[in-house]
Amino acid sequence: MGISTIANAALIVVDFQNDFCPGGTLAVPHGDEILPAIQDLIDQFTQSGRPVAMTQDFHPPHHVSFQEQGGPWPPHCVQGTVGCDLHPDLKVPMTAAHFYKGFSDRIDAYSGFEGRLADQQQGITDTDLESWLRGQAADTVYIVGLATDYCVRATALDALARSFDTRVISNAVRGVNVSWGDSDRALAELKKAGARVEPWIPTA
Ligand code: VGL
Ligand code: ZN
Repeated sequence: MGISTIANAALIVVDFQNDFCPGGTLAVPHGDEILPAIQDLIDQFTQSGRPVAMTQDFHPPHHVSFQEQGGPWPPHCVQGTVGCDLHPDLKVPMTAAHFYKGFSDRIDAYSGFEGRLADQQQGITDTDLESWLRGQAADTVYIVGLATDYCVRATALDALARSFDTRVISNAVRGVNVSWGDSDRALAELKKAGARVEPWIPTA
């Protein structure tokens, strides 16, 4: 898979944030190992003038998904904390669009399609990922990031439901695996739903 295939594509980098990487409060095992593949994809898309979207969990301090509120997760990606920041070694171009999700106290959001475009001046806007992708003339999405069995899965299922040609990059995702095999099951489910699951071969 190479550069010629990305003409109508957008790259979606899902939740590559400190709290989901080793050392974070909801660390995905080996989550940071996908950094070189993600960086290569970001660079290739940017050099080709193709759009890059970063989705980001952006939770308030007492979010409904946290265990103190009866939710399944430890606190993570709390607004204004380092854990909420994107991985510091990732070079994100100025042109990348940032979609925040899970920012309301009582509503969780795994899928990037539930997020809203965050603008430097205006803050969180009304623009969602689907309308933004359509505005970029993208009919194909390459999905990478964390976590395979939660936010990557939900984002890919939503992309398929909206008829995007959906490619999940197998060497640029990692899963939580609360139960053994969750990530493999998620990838099998995505294939069955019509996604291509394939590796990205970095350019030399
Ligand atoms: C995620 C659990 C809770 C994810 C987000 O990004 O996959 N997982 N919040
Ligand atoms: Zn979350």
